[in-house]
Amino acid sequence: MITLALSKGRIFEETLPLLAAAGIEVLEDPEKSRKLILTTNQPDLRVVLVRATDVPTYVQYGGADLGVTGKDTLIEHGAEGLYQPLDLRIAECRVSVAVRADFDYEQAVKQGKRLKVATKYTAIAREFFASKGVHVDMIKLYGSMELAPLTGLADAIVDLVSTGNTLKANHLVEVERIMDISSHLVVNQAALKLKQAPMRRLIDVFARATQARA
Ligand code: PRT
Ligand code: MG
Repeated sequence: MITLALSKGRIFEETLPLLAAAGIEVLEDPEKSRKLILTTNQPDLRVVLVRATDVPTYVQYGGADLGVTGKDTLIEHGAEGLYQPLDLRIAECRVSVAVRADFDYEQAVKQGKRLKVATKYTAIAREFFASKGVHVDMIKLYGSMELAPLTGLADAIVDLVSTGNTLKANHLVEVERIMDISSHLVVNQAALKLKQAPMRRLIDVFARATQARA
């Protein structure tokens, strides 16, 4: 049995077509059932649904043989011991710095001001501002980052942006793009050795589907 870890939402939805291209179908809809273990039309493949940030952990410790996870999650939470054979180029977005439209970010940076930065991505943000030589007070948040500049909690946020609609709706502007993000296949190395043939087959399914979309 091969276990594939996915997270509900965009990663699940964007992974389905890659599997479907090889005739692999997940037989249950996570939006309609509360099940966390989903069967597929392949007797030796099942899908487990975990929190997006837990995918690397599941794969690392063998709770799943492989998984799909954002590069943001891999960078922020570390990817120790994980084999990352493929950039699937799904769930694409970017990590950016955003501020209130009336906050002069350029000026603040030029004047060497200390910036209050709220984010879930403290490692990425810390590294980015250090490389610019900007001193920051980092405020760790777990969600609704957009609220921080609006309430005076922070001067800036570091968050994922795709369409930009969320920023716009909250009167925030993107002032720097830190990095581009997409989701990657991550593989447990022991599973790859122990279940070589079926694991290679599944990795190949992802490789072909990704190439076909290029
Ligand atoms: O939501 P939950 O707290 O359960 O976990 P999660 O946010 O980590 O999971 P999920 O499913 O929301 O995101 C999983 C992965 O999808 C992320 O790790 C990214 O690699 C990728 N991804 C791609 C995104 C987005 N695009 C994205 N737009 N993840 C989140 N967003 C959010 C963003 O944080 C912001 O709130 O969408 C909002 C901005 O979107 P736009 O289109 O308005 O710019
Ligand atoms: Mg989310």
